[in-house]
Amino acid sequence: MAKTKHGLAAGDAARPERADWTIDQGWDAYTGAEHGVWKTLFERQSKLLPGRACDEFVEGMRNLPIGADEIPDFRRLSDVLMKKTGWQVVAVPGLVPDEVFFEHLAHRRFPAGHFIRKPNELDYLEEPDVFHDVFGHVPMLMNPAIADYIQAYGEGGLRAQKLGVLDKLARVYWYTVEFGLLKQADGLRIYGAGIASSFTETVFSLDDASPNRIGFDLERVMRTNYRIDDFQESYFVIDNLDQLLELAKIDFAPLYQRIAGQPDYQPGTVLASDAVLARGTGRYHDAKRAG
Ligand code: HBI
Ligand code: FE
Repeated sequence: MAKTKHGLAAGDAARPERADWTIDQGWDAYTGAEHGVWKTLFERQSKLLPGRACDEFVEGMRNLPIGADEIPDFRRLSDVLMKKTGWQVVAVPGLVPDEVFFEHLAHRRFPAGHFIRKPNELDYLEEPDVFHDVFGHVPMLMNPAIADYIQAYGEGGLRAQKLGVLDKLARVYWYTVEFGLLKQADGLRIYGAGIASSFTETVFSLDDASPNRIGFDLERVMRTNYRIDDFQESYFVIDNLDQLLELAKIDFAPLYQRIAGQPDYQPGTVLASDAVLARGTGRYHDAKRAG
């Protein structure tokens, strides 16, 4: 089974009962301790995000039954999401095979991990848990542009798999839905779930001098490798979420052809052709490499 972006083979999980790998969330089975971990993460992030999360994220969160005291019930999230953008949240045991993941997205079903991380792993996660998926991703699914874009990504993923270029498309998802930044009149803001759900990367992505911040360019991003084990070395910035909607309308096949056989760019590379908003010092990752 192909390794997914989190470096795990989705097949590591026990064989699923259902072909689409969904399970019941089992909301009543969550323990007080699990709700407590959610509360810690929720309160930490909620203090940090004002002025850092984009307006659409804040607006989405405000209109969803997501609070501090309990892990949200996916049935209640789906009721609200369905009315707003036709999406629903379905529970899965963890990472699912790529084609299962894309099939769900293509039908506006967001697969969310039903488990929550342990108290001693607040800042490092092997697999997307309910905090990453629900706190990080779900508020953006209330935004029509993102809702359409992620469905298009699901449809595109099924096509990309058949073309054998999934790794190229996965980079577009990674540098937008997971780690994207956008420009607001009052400054750069977060819309990527991987950042919005991370206490440390929320600060690093916006405030640290180390990473590059580069204007998003589809072909350039398709050729750019990413980090799964640490903060990103570069963040790509869009002007607004409608820019993603434009991407959803493009036929990627000619692009895949054009970049086929061309070398990948390393995560920290800055190209002469890049629209550089901030050229990073690279100090954080250099220090890590120095060990
Ligand atoms: N499964 N549950 C889950 N969540 C993900 O984000 C996920 C996945 N399977 C595959 C995957 N992501 C990525 O490898 C694809 O986006 C390429
Ligand atoms: Fe994610």
